[in-house]
Amino acid sequence: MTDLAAVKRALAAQRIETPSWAFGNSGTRFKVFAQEGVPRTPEEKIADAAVVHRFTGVAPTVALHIPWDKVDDYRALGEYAKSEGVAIGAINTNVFQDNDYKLGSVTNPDAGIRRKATDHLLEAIDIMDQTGSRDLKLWFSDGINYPGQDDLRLRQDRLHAALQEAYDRLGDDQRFLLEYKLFEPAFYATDIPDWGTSYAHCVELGEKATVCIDTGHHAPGTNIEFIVAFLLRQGKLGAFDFNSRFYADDDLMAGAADPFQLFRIMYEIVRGGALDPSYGINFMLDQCHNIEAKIPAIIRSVLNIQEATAKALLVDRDALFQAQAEGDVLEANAVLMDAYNTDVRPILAEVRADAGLDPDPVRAYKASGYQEKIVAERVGGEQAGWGA
Ligand code: PSV
Ligand code: MN
Ligand code: MN
Repeated sequence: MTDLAAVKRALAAQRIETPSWAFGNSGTRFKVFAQEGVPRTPEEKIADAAVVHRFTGVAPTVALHIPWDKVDDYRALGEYAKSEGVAIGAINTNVFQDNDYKLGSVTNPDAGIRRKATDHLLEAIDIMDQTGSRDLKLWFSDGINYPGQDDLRLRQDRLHAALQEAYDRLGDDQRFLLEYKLFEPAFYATDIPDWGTSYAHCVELGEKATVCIDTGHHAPGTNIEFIVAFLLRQGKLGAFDFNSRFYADDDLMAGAADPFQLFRIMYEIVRGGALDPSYGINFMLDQCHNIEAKIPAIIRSVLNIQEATAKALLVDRDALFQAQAEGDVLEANAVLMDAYNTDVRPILAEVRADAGLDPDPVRAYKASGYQEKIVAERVGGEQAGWGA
């Protein structure tokens, strides 16, 4: 039997981090459909993130991306975030948008370019000191397009050297979240293509290095919940970048194309006792909203994760373990599916009402007038985008 009060407490305590870049304009390589009212500054992105938190109650931190969110005074930016009711979360590095990085950043054959990329990682840790951030998120676009273009093994050595230097600079309460990605922009070989490579580097570095699972970075058919279970068992799962993929790195709303996969992932989290913020996993979004309004899309993504989590919490684990122990394949599967097939929207509506929130955050946002306000006010200046 599931303890409904405990389920509601767990849902109320859940935390999801939003990405500053999701509030700006973004697009595919073919076209950016600019939207009105989009933030022009890091402060305006933070203000939008605060709105997501105000309507959902579970998104109190926002991740920054350097240099997209570059400011002179990061302490002041942190204070501004606080005044809006949120805090700055993970700092994301960017060693993929400079001409120098054509052949790689930290794995580049040129030592001078490797130095520049490593210095950026160190600079990001300086920023973390000022924002009070715990997490440094590392994603490297490094890789090669052609067989023989560079030495696969030497590139691993260079990667390790850069990571080690940055790792040694981490403060006691700071850590790495090391992403992997199957392909793109490199097509023949990526230097961190999969969770195993990320995991091995993290093990080599030490306990402050953990793996970040971006749900969009796998081959079709990859069993992501297996990766979750494995990394949790090893104590090496540090974060998620949630988004929805159908073909590649689609970066669409979490839980959109495959809510069942999101449920299976969240079941492993619940089963591993890793949902509560005290466990230390940073549940982030990493998305871009190209054709839909950004703030309600981010609110919808948060709700999708909450729904998957609620279903995961409803799994009758005693019944499941018993069926598994008895080798009752059909019953075990039925127990899991019972939870998945439950309509959890009423439970979540109650959790929100208990927290003094509108039970329907998307509707409440639409009725709030905030969208009209930012469209009217945010005129002039340069709209922020993916890369601006
Ligand atoms: C590129 O694939 C990417 O989506 C990575 O997942 C990063 O987390 C994100 O961009 C921001 O740098
Ligand atoms: Mn990511
Ligand atoms: Mn990605």
